Amino acid sequence: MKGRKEQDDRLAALGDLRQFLKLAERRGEVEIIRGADPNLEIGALCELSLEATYPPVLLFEEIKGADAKFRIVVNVRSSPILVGPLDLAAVEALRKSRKGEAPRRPIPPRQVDTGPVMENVKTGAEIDLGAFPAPVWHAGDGGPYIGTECLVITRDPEQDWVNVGTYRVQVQGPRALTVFIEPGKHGAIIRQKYWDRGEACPMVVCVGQAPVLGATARGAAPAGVDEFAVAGATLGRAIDVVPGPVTGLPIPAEAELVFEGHVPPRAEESVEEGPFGEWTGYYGATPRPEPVFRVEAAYHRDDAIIVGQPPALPTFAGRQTHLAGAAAIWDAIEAAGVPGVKGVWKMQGGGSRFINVIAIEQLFAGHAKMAGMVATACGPGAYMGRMTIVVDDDIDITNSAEVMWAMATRWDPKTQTDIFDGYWTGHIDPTLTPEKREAGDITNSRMVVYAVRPYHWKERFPKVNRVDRDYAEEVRAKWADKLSFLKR
Ligand SMILES: Cc1cc2nc3c(=O)[nH]c(=O)nc-3n(C[C@H](O)[C@H](O)[C@H](O)COP(=O)(O)O)c2cc1C
Ligand SMILES: [Mn+2]
Repeated sequence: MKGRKEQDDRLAALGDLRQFLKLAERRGEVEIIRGADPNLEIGALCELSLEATYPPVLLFEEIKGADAKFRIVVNVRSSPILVGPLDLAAVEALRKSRKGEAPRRPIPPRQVDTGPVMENVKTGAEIDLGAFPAPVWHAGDGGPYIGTECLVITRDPEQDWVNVGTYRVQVQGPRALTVFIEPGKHGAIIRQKYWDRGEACPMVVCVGQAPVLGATARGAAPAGVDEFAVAGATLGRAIDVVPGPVTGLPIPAEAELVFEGHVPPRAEESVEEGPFGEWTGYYGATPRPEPVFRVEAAYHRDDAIIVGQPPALPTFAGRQTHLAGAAAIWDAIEAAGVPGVKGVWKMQGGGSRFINVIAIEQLFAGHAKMAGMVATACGPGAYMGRMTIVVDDDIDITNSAEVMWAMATRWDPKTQTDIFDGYWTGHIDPTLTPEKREAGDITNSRMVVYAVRPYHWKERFPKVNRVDRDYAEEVRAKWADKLSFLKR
């Protein structure tokens, strides 16, 4: 019964930021911080919190210089309420949960007339974006960013579907924001369709929302799939949305703080965006002109809580490996017909994108190459990759040292490597040369490392020098009472 209650509490928290905070507080996982300065101090506290694998939820109250009714919360998405153990079983569980069985089918959002988000409505000249606390998260940032873990909502004007993506949002003036969308992301493709018709792109930006929405908006749902419906499937119920008075776009009824308006074509109006400290650990996207999101209406709850998640070096423990990203690649390579896949992992240090590790049970000559190429180019793997490492299935791919050992001992660089050019990357890729940036050639090269025993002589490959694992457990069991180093 306890399991059932826990499950219900978890779903309630996923679906509602206020419930999430209550549950996290009951579990002792919230730190309340009063009086912090949004200029750098909040960002520094966030970075310090990342020293823990499961960083505490930080709730900033009475933010210096801001109206005390507004708060900022960070580390929602890395909370143990959302993420369990960071292991391969969790990746498999995510894959199963997305297999599309009856209760998991996408559940489209439900339209309602109004909701708490409409407690305060401001339009036109009444809007002052400076009234909301927006941190300058890192010392080199070009200004305050109000949207980090946010929802950017657009509707495809041709195919009539709604997209929800997380793209960073900088405050540029009392009624002006910039939304930085990398080329190829759904939001960028949709926006371009309006511009091609000579129209401004209708847009909604939500900067405080249920944890499930933040988690889904950064996920790899394919084009044509409404992320609200994917989030609905996770919750097992429809997300309530209010049609935006300006654009008709769906606004989560329970949202905390929302901006609505239009983005005129890039050529009509642009301002400098960035720089912004990114998840790669660099300021990669040098400041460049970005289109302006003209805010025509702002909606917020009486005591709105902004959800933030400033990027930080991917080497911090709290920058957890991207389980959902690994699950999406595993699904994609199996769907493409790659057999014998035993695991997919994102190597820490490479953040959520750069280094993919694939474990296979080699079934035929050429199999490792098939797995490596598909993983490198498939939908969820293509953007901003650097390296795909294919290993045999006796390697624990969640352990970086084992992956390095496989490379050190089974990989002949000259004969077991492929290098390709011209892959999809983003402006934030630190290796993009100034010349490529100027030419708009936002691509990079990829390496596929086959750190496997070569198939055609794998039976003659030197045997591994390690105690058989079953025998090791037998010996442990026999001696555990007498030898303290054997205790677990
Ligand atoms: C906290 C956070 C911030 C992000 N910021 C950006 C960003 O500024 N620009 C961008 O293109 N992608 C950003 N992403 C990645 C996108 O959210 C991700 O690629 C997502 O799949 C995009 O949605 P789409 O597939 O519907 O385009 C961010 C992700 C997270 C988790
Ligand atoms: Mn999408």
